[in-house]
Amino acid sequence: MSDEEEIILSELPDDELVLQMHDDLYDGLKEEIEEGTNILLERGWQPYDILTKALVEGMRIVGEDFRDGILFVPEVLLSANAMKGGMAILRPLLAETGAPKQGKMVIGTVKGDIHDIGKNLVGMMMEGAGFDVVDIGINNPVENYLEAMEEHEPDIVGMSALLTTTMPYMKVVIDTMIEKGIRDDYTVLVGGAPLNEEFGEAVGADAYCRDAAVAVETAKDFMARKHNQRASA
Ligand code: B1M
Repeated sequence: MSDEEEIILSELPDDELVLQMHDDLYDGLKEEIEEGTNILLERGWQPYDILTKALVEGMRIVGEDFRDGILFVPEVLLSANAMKGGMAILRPLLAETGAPKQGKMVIGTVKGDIHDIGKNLVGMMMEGAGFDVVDIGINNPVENYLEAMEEHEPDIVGMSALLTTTMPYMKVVIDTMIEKGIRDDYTVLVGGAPLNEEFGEAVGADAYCRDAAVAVETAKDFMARKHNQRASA
C-alpha cells in the first residue's frame, strides 16, 4: 500500500473487519484472512458465524465477479486458497462440539469437477455434528464411490457438484448403485450451487441439501429414521 494508510485489522470494529475480510478474500490474501479469522474468534465470534458471514459471503462476491468476467481462474484460485486458510483455523473448533456420535458419511466431488470448498465445508460441519467423515476428494468416478462404500460402510453417501456439466454424473453413481442392488443400503445426499430439489429427486437422491447446515439437519433426520426403523423391526 503506497499512498493509503495501512489497515490494521485488529483496530477495525467487527462490521468493518468483516467487510475488509470480503475484500481480502477477493484479493486472495490468505494471511490477512487467517488474521481476521483469529481476531473474530478472539472477540468471541462463533466459528459458524465467521464461516458464513466473513468467508462464505466473501466467496459469494468472488463468484459474482467470476461469472461476470471480472475475475479469472488464477485470481479465484487465490481466493479459494485464502478461504481454505480461514477454514483450516475453524475446522477443529467446529469439530470439537462434543456432539454424540451420529453415523458415518463418505463425501466427494463428482467426476470432472475439482471444486472442493463447499464439500469441505459440509464435511467440517458434519464432523462438528458428530459424524465420522471420509472425504474422498475431487473428480471422483463412480468406482471411487463404490470402493469407499465397501471399505468404510458409511450410513450416508454425499456428492458435490458445482458445474452444470458435472452434476448429471450424480445419476451415474446412483444408477450404478441401483444396478448393484446396494442403493437402499445408503442414504444419498447431494449438493452444490447449480442443483435444486427437483434435480435431487430426478437423479434419485434421498435429498438435496442447499447448504452445509441443511446437510447436517438432513443427515440427522435420516439417521433418526434409520434408528427408529431398527427399533421397530
Ligand atoms: Co469455478 N465455477 N470453475 N472455480 N467456481 C463456479 C462453480 C461458477 C458458478 C462460476 C460462475 O461462472 N459464476 C461456474 C460454473 C458455471 C456452470 O456450471 N453453470 C464455474 C466455472 C465455469 C469454472 C471453470 C469451468 C472455469 C474455467 O476453467 N473456465 C473451472 C472448472 C474446473 C473443474 O471443476 N473442472 C472452474 C474452476 C474454479 C477454480 C479452480 C478457480 C475454483 C475452485 C477452487 C476450489 O474449489 N478449490 C473455482 C471457484 C472457487 C468457483 C466459485 C467462484 C466459488 C465456489 C465456492 O467455493 N463457493 C463458483 C461460483 C459460485 O458458486 N457462485 C464457481 C463457496 C462454497 C462454500 O459454496 O460450493 O456452493 P458451494 O457449497 C455450498 C452449497 O452448494 C452446499 O453446501 C456448501 C456450503 O454451504 N454444498 C453441498 C456443496 N456441496 C455439497 C455437497 C453436499 C451437500 C451440500 O453433499 C451432501
